[in-house]
Amino acid sequence: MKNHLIITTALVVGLTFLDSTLCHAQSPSPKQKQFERLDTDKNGEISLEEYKAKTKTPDTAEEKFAKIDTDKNGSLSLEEWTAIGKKRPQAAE
Ligand SMILES: [Ca+2]
Ligand SMILES: [Ca+2]
Repeated sequence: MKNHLIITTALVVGLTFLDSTLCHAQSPSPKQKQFERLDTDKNGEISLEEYKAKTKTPDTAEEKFAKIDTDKNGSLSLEEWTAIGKKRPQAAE
């Protein structure tokens, strides 16, 4: 019975440690948070419709979207989205 308690405690401590490690590693960047906000149906990609719905400049949305969509598959992956900031750093929010 005592052994069981030790194992359980070790497991809980282990999981807590693992959880905090994962949280630390994941700490989402502002770009990633922005991506998640834009991806309203949470399918992991931003469609042109999703982009247009949230952009402040709908007039140039399609043009901008096309520039960001580097593989031209009609949707923006997180990779494509975060690449924007790498080319042209934006001011901190
Ligand atoms: Ca989406
Ligand atoms: Ca794409």
